[in-house]
Amino acid sequence: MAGDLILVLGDQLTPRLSALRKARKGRDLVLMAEVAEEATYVRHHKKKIAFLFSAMRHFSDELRDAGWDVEYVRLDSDANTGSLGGEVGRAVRRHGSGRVLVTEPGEWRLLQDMRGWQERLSVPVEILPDDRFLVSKEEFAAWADGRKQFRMEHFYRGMRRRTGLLMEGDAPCGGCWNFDAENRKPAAPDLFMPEPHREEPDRTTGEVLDLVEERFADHFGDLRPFWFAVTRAGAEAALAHFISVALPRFGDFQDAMLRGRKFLYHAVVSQYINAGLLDPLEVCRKVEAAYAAGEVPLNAAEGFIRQVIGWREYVRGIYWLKMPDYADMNFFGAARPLPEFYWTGKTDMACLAAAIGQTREEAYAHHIQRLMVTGNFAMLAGIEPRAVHEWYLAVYADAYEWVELPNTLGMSQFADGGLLGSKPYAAGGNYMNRMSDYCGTCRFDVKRKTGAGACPFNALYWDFLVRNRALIGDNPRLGQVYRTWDRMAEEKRAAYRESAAVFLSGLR
Ligand code: FAD
Ligand code: DLZ
Repeated sequence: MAGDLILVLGDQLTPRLSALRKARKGRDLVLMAEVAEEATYVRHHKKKIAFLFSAMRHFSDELRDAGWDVEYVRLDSDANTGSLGGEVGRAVRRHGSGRVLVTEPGEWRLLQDMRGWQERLSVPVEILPDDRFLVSKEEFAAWADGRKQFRMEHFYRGMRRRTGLLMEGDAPCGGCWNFDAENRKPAAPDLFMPEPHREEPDRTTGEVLDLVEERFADHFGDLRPFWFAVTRAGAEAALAHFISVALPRFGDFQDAMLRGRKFLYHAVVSQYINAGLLDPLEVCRKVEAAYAAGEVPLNAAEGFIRQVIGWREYVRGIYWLKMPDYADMNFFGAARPLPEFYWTGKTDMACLAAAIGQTREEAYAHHIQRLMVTGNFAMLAGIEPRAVHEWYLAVYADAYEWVELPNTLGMSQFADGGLLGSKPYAAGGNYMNRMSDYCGTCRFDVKRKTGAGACPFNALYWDFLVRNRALIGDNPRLGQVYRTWDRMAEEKRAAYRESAAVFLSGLR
């Protein structure tokens, strides 16, 4: 009897993957394929492509060492058809496979494509659930069922109980579910600042870097220096390094931004978790163990664990619950094209230049830069959400639609009208000045509210709120800001609107 063909995708680099668990060594064949379609459906950052191709090649070796028969198709192999469907078809014909087994992909577009393979290839195709997540799509749908509003905090408490992480019986450690109030400190530039774990490219990575340089030269971002880990052992070393040097202050400075400090106390492990090199629950257990050993404070451990078992699972649940319509949501009807400087980094606004500049260099910006700098600006300026979404999907090493889209469209653009979060994350220059040291070197004056030379965030903030008052004016969390606007002198209000109009008219 012909064996099965097991397709393993680039972000499924996990030995306990459901498709591998169902396969039989010695009889079935594992297929992994580098294909142009996956590398170009958005023009991914060069570092992201290099990371994934090198990690895929290393994982294929790991599988072979574990006794699997693996067929690995390189991007530059002559017969490569350029698509996953094409490569599966070619392998089925070549090996006479009796069935295709695959763990469901993380993106809607690919799942739709896969659902057509059985008919196209005339062979049974079984798509298995991805149980690397803590909550299945069905469990999330059951949680969401009947709720008028979805709120991450409610979901998160259930996850704490379910995993037992940071729990004392049925109560949260420290008597509180969430220590965010302690986690909004601005950071001082002279603090000792850890750097993430870096790895020297080995021969495999070197070959991939040359390939990416040749084939994706016109994609966004700097390819070198390349320092991401590309193996499970490397990713584990990066996690251990984070836990020992940065996690203790992760909570305190989670929202801070500093010039020239690209990573602050963040983990820089999302690319590893999302590609399957690190297991999210194991990551959280290690963080919990560091807390239990007295090595990290509770606000740091809780803050970190909430991001992984809370936000990460929550956004994935929303994605699968609401796709495909979610991608087209545009609550504010925003229609402005994405400004060119999102690609070039050439802007006089120091905060945007810093966030975009390091995105070019590292395929990384931390959460507050994504949310409150590039995301906040796009929402205030009325940039079309789909263009914003495609930018985020392309530029970050950790970006896959299941996690990127709800974060971008829902959390940062409020384009879902409040399905994912309770209010728009809108902020003016004061926020940037409080949480960062960007404003000190900026050509714009954050203290000036209107007119030439004033920080554009100040006028854009009010203009956004007033422009969209019919849509968000009755949001209870915005009551105070609208009352402030209503108390403002007429000339001041007019000056804000005029400054915003002048700025927006000059935006290319
Ligand atoms: P840390 O700040 O150290 O956090 C620890 C871990 O928590 C992360 O590694 C990640 O696994 C998880 N996490 C934290 N916040 C979130 C979140 N909001 N959603 C899901 N997981 C979270 N994250 C992605 O993994 N891929 C994306 O494509 C992505 N796009 C985003 C787009 C926007 C507009 C925003 C506002 C956020 C986005 N995030 C995305 C969430 C978050 O910014 C990144 O997970 C984080 O910056 C990764 O860096 P880190 O590993 O240093 O995380
Ligand atoms: C992101 C990506 C890239 C750049 N290239 C490949 C590839 O060549 N082969 C592959 O199997 N997967 C790749 N991926 C990851 C897929 O895009 C990802 O599996 C889907 O988007 C589903 O999350």
